[in-house]
Amino acid sequence: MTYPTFPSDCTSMLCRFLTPEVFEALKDKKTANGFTLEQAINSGVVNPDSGIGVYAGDEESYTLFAPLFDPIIEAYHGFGKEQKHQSDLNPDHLNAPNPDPEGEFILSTRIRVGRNVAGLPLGPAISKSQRNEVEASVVEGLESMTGALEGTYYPLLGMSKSVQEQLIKDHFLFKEGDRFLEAAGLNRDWPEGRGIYHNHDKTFLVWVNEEDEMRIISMQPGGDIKEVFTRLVTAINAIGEKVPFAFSEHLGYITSCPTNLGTAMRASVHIALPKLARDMDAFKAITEKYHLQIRGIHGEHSESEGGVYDISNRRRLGITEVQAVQDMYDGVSALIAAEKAL
Ligand code: ADP
Ligand code: ILO
Repeated sequence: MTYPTFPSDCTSMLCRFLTPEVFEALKDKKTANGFTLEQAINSGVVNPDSGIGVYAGDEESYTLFAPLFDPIIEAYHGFGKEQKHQSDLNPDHLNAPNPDPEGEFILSTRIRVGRNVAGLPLGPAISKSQRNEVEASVVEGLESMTGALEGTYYPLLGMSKSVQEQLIKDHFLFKEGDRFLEAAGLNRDWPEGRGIYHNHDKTFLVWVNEEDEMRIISMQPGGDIKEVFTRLVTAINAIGEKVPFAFSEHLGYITSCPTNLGTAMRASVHIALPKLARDMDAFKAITEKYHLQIRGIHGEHSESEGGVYDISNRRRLGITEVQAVQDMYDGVSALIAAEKAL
């Protein structure tokens, strides 16, 4: 393998941190699962417009390829090599009364965490049979859920295109054919081993074997962030009793993309800010101040429609889950105040 060429306008973290020296030091290394540097960087090489451009194949990737991953983790999360991650999933510690009780701005709230099974490779390095085992054990755990979390698992294999498309359109299901995941090796053997579990109200959902082996999701219309967080915590605890999660003291919950390490949490609202959207500099000044990320209405790498944005916490590692949700809450409250003032 030779040093990859990047276009001159490439701004991804891969372009920034994969120096020829780092490349030389890492190019022949392989984790115990056989995951290589070439695999770790392929998504960012094939997609030079990536924001980040790297994926881990297993927990060991983060130490074996540390000269590449550490600076990316530091730049994205502001988290140093010596730090330890702290978890706090206690909803009583969250101060988040509904920031939009009249329902003027917030359409819906969603909080998700990524989780992977301890001791197995992550999606980019998992084998077909291991992926199918993950599906079987996660589904077995989910099928024992009771009360408000009780629901049904719908495998992607055999799902009709119209049902799949409707679930995607309604923001419940992951999309198909993502080019970043494709180049990371995350779409191998598609659609086998993938699927979605949801409760009857579609307020608790689990994506199986997408970018992470599990994406545990709580969502509902409106801005009751605390209710969404409380349901999520109940679900995480219930699933964690059945399936052991990959976790390290340094990096928290282990995920395939370094941006998701730590809490692996993205807390978001879909929010209508049509006036503020006319002045993107003012909009971005607020989102930067509160460490927020702006996404389009159909998730990452999509556009806004009709002044509605997906606003979420950007940091996930080195802060607790409560702080991640608090970042989102504080920033969204500031955005609503700015919209009202216009
Ligand atoms: P992830 O959140 O898992 O990183 P995406 O950005 O691709 O991934 O979002 C997944 C789906 O969740 C998309 O359909 C997106 O529109 C939807 N979504 C995200 N936040 C919300 C929200 N607050 N309300 C409703 N749907 C949401
Ligand atoms: N690999 C893509 C996405 C990075 C962050 N988002 C995640 C984890 N889905 C990129 O580098 O732009």
